[in-house]
Amino acid sequence: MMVCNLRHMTTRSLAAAMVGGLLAGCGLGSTPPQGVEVCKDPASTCVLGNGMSLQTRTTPKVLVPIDLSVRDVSTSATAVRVEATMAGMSMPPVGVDLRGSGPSEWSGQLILPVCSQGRSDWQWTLITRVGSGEQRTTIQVEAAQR
Ligand SMILES: [Cu+2]
Repeated sequence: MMVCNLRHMTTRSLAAAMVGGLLAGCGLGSTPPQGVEVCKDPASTCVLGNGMSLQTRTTPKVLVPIDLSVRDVSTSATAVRVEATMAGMSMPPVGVDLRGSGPSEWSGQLILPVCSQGRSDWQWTLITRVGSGEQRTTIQVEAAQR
């Protein structure tokens, strides 16, 4: 999957690769939109840009309960919720209100349904309520099919 490593390509070779269809294998669905962070291996913790970290107890898989924890959450947070969606697809809403499980740590369990298009590029949005406002952080997390 060398062509997926865009960092080492010049603009010109990148454009040529796109015209030549070389990037097709990268799959548009796996390229997150701007502002979406990618967490490749949540089972070994992803530190997010805002300083919070996300960890799942096991590698995410559809239909299998996913125990997840968000750490280094602001101590002024009064509620933390995780909602899972897929870009460009309307799917049944999936979400869980996390419970405080330690200092600055919130945990809960999420069960992802099977995607009818066979996609695995879920987007998890962490919604942290602080006072009357809320902060949203969207992370792309792959979930293996059965
Ligand atoms: Cu889907």
